[in-house]
Amino acid sequence: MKEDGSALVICLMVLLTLSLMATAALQVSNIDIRISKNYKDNVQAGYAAEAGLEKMIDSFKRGDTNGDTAVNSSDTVNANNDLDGNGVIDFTQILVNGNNLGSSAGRITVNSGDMRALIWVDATDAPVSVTIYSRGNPSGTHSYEELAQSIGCSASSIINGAINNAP
Ligand SMILES: [Ca+2]
Ligand SMILES: [Ca+2]
Repeated sequence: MKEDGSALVICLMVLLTLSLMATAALQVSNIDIRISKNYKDNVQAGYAAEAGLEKMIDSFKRGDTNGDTAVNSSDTVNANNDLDGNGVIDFTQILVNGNNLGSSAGRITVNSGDMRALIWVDATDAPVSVTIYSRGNPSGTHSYEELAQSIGCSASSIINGAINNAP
């Protein structure tokens, strides 16, 4: 009778130990999953920032639809030069607040699937150079990566002409 009792106690202790070990293992794998998700979000944010940067440069180059090297109201708004679809050619939209980076008016949000890039331009040094910023951010996450690229306007006659002739 006495031995039966101690067998039960031992059995319960073994069970308790096993469930503690299982709980610890679950916690470790939860942490692993979160680390992997953060890494994945950061990598995707980096790609979104890169894609945004390239799309913006392309949009600038395609802003001039009538080939007069200026981007203004005489050009046609289309999907290539109006990435955020607000009816304003991105180049002129950004110049509105090119020297005011804190303002949202000159910023452009490019959505592509569940990826998003927020783009703005520091045109303080125009027409010598402009710096394009692109912040990639997968939707539903707090992860973001930011890239910046300076473009010497003398290296691109289209951008140079656009800045000099923008309204
Ligand atoms: Ca033009
Ligand atoms: Ca636009």
